[in-house]
Amino acid sequence: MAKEKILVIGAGGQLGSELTLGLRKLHGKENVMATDIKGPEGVLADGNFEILDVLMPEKLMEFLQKNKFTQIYHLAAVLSATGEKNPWLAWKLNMDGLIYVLDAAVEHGVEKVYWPSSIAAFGPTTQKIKTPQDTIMDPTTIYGISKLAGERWCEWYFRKKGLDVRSLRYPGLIGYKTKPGGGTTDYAVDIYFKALTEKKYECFLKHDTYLPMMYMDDAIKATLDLMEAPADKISVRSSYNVTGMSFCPSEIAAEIKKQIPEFKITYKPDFRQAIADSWPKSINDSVARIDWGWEPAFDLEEMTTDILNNLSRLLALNA
Ligand code: AKB
Repeated sequence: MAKEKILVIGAGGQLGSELTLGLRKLHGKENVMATDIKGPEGVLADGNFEILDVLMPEKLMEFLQKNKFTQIYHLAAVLSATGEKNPWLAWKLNMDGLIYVLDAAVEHGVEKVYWPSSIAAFGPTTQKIKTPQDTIMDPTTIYGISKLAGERWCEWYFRKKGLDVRSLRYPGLIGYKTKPGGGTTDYAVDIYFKALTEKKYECFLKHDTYLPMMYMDDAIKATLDLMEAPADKISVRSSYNVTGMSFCPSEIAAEIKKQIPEFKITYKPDFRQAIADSWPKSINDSVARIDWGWEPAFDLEEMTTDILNNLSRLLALNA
């Protein structure tokens, strides 16, 4: 494998911290530079780290000039729920940040760029069950609008500037190593923490709200597989549908109860219910499967067992 030099922007977040670990394992610690606006915290302290604010384009250009990266993973973003409370901030970070990165990548000859889109790019009139790769996209959140616009920018940079930019439309990502912040699917992470620490959880979505989800191990695998795939296998230059599973809050609660019988869930839907109701319930990811062999490894039962085992050990260690 040719030696890569990789920049991760927004490495301190839920996805960034685990993706940085995966990249360090694949490409060697010395070849991965993690950056964020603060830190390094947790796993990021064990490797190269620099402070970098993607909204300072001159600094970004300087950083790329100095370091000669071959790949950029640009993950800094405001998620759906926070975006509805801070729409201007969400638009600025999600949109300007992406364009600065794409521009800097072209300017400095970066070979590949990764940028995450989301199921939030779909909207209320999108086909909700087995949402296809190509379909109506009418997002109603600022986050979703920024993701749809971002997909179009990525495709534009590929067509007009020849930049090898690749993307996945992530469903809700569920991990236990770092908590998410400000998303609508965050309940599916919080529920495991609360099940172990308090044996109860008050859910901000209704019991029967189905959403597409994916275990973090699968998300890291999907991302690295996409980025390692030969360019001629990538037929989608906006963003690929991918999914791991679909479930609703009462189903994840039932799965947790199998291992923690005293666990209780209650429901108090808030503004995030409307966001969830505007998104697909399940995703058709056949194009990713055909193009570069995507296949998830975890279903709800396997994920729950893995998280409860590992998280209880982690919580005991930190107690
Ligand atoms: C969110 O809930 O905002 C994110 C997403 C689905 O992109 N997890």
